[in-house]
Amino acid sequence: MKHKASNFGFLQPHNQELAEIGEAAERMYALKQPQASISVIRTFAERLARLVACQESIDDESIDQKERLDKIGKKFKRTLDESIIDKFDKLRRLGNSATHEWRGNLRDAGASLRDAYEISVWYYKKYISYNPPASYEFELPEVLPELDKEEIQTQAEQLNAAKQNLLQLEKQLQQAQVSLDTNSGLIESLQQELNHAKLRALQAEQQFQEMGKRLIYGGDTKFLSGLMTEIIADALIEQTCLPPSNWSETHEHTASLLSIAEESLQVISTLIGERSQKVLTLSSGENIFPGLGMVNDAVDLLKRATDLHEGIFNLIVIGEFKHGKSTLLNAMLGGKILPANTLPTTAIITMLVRGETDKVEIFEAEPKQSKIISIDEFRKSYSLSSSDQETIEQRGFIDRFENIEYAKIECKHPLCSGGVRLIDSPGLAEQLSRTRIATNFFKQSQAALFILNACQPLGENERDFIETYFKPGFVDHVFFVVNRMDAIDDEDEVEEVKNYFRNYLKNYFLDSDGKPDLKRLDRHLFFTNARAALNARLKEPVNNQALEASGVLELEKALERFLSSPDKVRSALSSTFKRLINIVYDAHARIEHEKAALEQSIADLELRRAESEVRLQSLEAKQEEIRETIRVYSEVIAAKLCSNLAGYLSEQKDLWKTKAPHFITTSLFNPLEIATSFVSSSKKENIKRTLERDTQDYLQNIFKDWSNSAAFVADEELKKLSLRLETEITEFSRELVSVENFFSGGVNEGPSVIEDLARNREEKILQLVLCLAMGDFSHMSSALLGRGDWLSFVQGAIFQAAIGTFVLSVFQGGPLGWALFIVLEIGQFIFNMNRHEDEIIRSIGDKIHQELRNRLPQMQESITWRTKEQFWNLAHHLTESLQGQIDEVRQEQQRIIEQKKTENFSVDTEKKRMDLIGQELVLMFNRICEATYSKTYSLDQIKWLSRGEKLI
Ligand SMILES: Nc1nc2c(ncn2[C@@H]2O[C@H](COP(=O)(O)OP(=O)(O)OP(=O)(O)O)[C@@H](O)[C@H]2O)c(=O)[nH]1
Ligand SMILES: [Mg+2]
Repeated sequence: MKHKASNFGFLQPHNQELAEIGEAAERMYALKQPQASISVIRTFAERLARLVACQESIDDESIDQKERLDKIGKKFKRTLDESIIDKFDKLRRLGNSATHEWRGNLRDAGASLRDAYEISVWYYKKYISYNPPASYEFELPEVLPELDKEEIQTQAEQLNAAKQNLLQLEKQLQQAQVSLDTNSGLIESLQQELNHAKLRALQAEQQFQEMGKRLIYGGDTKFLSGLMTEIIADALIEQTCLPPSNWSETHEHTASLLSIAEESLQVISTLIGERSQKVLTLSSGENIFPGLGMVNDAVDLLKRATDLHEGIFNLIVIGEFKHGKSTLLNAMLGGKILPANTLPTTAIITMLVRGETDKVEIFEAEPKQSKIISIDEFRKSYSLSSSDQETIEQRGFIDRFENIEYAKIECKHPLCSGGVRLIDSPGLAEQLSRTRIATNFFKQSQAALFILNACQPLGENERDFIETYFKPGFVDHVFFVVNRMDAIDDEDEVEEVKNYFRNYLKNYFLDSDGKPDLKRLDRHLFFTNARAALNARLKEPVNNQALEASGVLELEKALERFLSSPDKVRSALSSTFKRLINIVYDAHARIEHEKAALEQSIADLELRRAESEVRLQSLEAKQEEIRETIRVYSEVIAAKLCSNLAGYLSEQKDLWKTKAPHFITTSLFNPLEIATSFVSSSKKENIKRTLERDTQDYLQNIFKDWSNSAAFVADEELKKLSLRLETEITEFSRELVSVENFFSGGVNEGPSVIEDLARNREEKILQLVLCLAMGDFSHMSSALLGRGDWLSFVQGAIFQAAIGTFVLSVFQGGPLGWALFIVLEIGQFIFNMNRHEDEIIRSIGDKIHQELRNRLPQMQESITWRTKEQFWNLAHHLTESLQGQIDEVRQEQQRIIEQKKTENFSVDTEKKRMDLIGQELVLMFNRICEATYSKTYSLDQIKWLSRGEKLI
């Protein structure tokens, strides 16, 4: 379905920001979000008033909209049509009550849109051109009908099918191009079909995105994000999967494979890195000076080589509360190292690493720091206490561990040798932010134990997790463990339970024909009794019979096999491999460029450089646009967060009655207590303190809930922003590659080569930005980040902006000064009117919510500021990376010219050096492939791989 053009489109050429804000307001109207729409129109009117004030040289940043409008009114006196000032004022008033009180219906929103439109026409005629574009006539946006889930599903399926078809056709076309150069007819007809398929896929995608936008407003984000993740996962798998091969399963093989990979990565890093005067002897025996100047890539590869050397390998144990995750790890380690209990226990991510001390290191998030504590202290202070559990039950979350990232415990167990880190995680079904932490760790893990419970069929959370993160046919790194098998005593029932889990999971373990492979499933599905295993190991001597019967031994064997087999290395290597393919491809393109450039005369090169410089400068100017895009979105997002908070708080007022009993200590309202509080200052102090604490708890709870959902509020804008940035980066990369190509005289004729190079560059930029922004785990993440992480990063930024203590900090400084006032008022009630407890609670609620309303503008200001800060950081990282890329091209051109001007410089020698580097690169690349996948590839095949093709 197509959107009607925006009423505010005519502003686009003159003020893109205004046009976009206007369009955003229309969109919210169409999606039946009147308050959000009115609130955005308020921003629109404020912007416009400022523009008018600037035009009239009466602007003053320190004044508010009302004062500004007064000034404008005075300035124009009788000359200004009064209705214009009235309209401005009406939008201000309506906007305020929509933003602060969540008031306003669809009719108000429609009228506001019309007013906003009229004042912008007035502005246009007065300051831009008296002849407005012919096509404008205000038209109220159409309100969109509700969506049908089935329709969305069908649409998603169609999109997937269209994408599959597209991939298939692209592949056929490439094959045809390679093998049938002469048969241009076939290529042409395939090309036509491909174009049609592209169109269909594009249409399907547009429709799907359209639905996605509406769906998000409908509040069903989980469903959509599930679908989106699936699509992204598809794309990723398409890019990274490699043909299966015959692994030899020996430990020596693994060790030699690792050392080959590490050595080859080091050589490749030297070959492509800084140009050096230190001789390198190649496999052929020849000596050269290595270096292509791809410094960043070289550093990246070297870091990956170090990671491989250290063999860092995360094995995470994940699953719902109380399924026995910690007990299973303890059973495997043979001691009660990790806290485990009958109630939810594990509070933070706990990483077990090989080491000699028995100290625990706790890593905190903000400020980033760590502290060492004893294991006893860890058990005592870093697991869920009974009062934490109570809090979770009552309120659904706790925030005691909010600032803790994870704990690291050293242990001597052989399972942790060879760089393996065992990671225990808190139960998945807890609050969103903790699940997010477990999920992030999961994403950075190379293998996982997913713990299920024999006594419970798969729950919704478990299914969601499995369906989102595991892809049928690609779960060789996952071990499913059905624990608590001892709770099922009937033998028939045991079989039933086993079959139930087998049936569900078999679709994830497939053979080469895509059919369920039961043998493979059995190698990855275990039925255990972790508690019995732990007890058996704690006995002296160990009770081997019980251990055997617990099923844990079998699981351990499978894990050991996995961890000492090339599977482990393959898991660790696969992302490096993908990066390597791109680097080898880029290096070859660079060699070709440089060789071609060397052929040119200095005069020609100088000329081309001058022209390149113009293009590079316009790319530099583009960065400003990118920054501006991010700024505009940050404002729309901040406005959305602010108006959502206003709405949320007014909802809370209505919910107070049901929530209050969970928070307010009602025993306080015993008339005797209150009465004595008037004579006893300690009593009074006590009531005041209790009330303050209760109210604080309540506030924490509601703000926590809100911040958990805040990232979703702006989901649509985030998706749009991500898409827009990706497009900008794609265009940027394309132009940069084309400048390089132009400088060297156009060696890379085919558009597909330019596309590939541009895509590699684009990926590099994304990785750089993400790594910079992600901090701590970047050394591991650098190997694991994918395109899908881009969106989650931006979401993370929003989350950061919405959480933290910032909202609560508004209440700091004697957290609730009005509590005393409430105490007094309660006293009045009791003495004068003998009021009922319910009414006291209502009165407290009124006070709290009144106070919240008063402080809302302050909170909104704080949110706006934080959001903008987050996005400023994003803009900064992004433009910094882009500038780095531009500078690199500039320096390279400079270097080639300088080099040619050097005395004794021989073009032939340099070309030979380049060729030798190129050959050695393919050789080194193939050493890794040979060892890992028992295969070697030609340069052409490497190009194919780089495009994400599977080689058949
Ligand atoms: N009967 C039986 N009880 C078990 C088994 N495994 C663990 N338990 C018990 O289940 C309870 C919870 O175990 P934990 O290991 O703390 O569970 P968890 O999954 O780590 O729980 P959280 O950390 O809270 O997410 C403890 O009392 C264990 O003794 C088992 O196989 N059979
Ligand atoms: Mg636990």
